[in-house]
Amino acid sequence: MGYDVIGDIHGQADKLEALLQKLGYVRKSGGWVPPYGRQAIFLGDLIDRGPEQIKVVNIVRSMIDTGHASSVMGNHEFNAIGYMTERPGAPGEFLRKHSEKNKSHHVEFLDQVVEGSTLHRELIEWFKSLPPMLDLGEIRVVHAWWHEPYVELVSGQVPSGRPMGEDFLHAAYMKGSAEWQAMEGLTKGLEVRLPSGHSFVDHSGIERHDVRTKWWHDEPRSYRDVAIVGPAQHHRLPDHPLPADYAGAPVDGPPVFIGHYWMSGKPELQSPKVACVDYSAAKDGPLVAYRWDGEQELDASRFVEAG
Ligand SMILES: [Mn+2]
Repeated sequence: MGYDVIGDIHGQADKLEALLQKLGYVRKSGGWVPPYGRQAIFLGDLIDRGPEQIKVVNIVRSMIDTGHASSVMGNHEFNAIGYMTERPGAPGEFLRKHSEKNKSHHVEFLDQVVEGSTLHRELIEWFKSLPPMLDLGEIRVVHAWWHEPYVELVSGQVPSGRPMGEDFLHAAYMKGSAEWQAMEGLTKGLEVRLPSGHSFVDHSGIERHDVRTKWWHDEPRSYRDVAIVGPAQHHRLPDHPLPADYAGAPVDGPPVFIGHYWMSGKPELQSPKVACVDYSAAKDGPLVAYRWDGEQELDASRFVEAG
């Protein structure tokens, strides 16, 4: 089986259809059909921000229903579930608070689906059916970070083929719990706190002390080696050694595909075993796929982009 691994779509249905077409998929009455022997794998973050989020969900969902695709859960689907799930014993309160900030990140979805509608409730149930990670044997797929202890914990509590249950969800929304850590890690990646006195300014101008890292880095020695910041902020990163408990490590098993990181420029591999396919389709970037055909060492010439 060949896999076409497709990055974060964020409601950009035109980019999705253009990419499927470029990959040789054909639109039939039941949905998009891949070329013989291929399957589409979506990395999650189907929703939020973009203009046609319901259409994107419908395209992906019909492909899954007809056996032509699978998708993992992104942090945006996980947030959407928490936003609609009441806190146990506290009616009217939700696992994810309805704060101005949380609402502003989700407002386009709430408008398009019509907040509280039957469709809204139905899509939330469907989001729960998306697995937080997929181990396909020859490749592995996760929204942000393939970290074995988290994969094990979540596979134990969300058996494959079953929707995410209420007990797990409640635990995963308890800040600091093992379930919370695992879902944070799998869907948002590995962040570290910079040594005291150090900070950087993120893309929206906010000063931050925690930084996303290149968890896949093959020689993670200093903060400067692994921190993901804009080029103009790179000089602010200290050359100090990373803490002893830094959990990032290079992949040496099957290749891992990720989304989430808002890459820009020409698609390139993170390592011979790690490929990120999120090139900011939500903003003005293209939607990117990696066309995988069995190789255990990835090849940058296999990226395909549209839009
Ligand atoms: Mn994401």
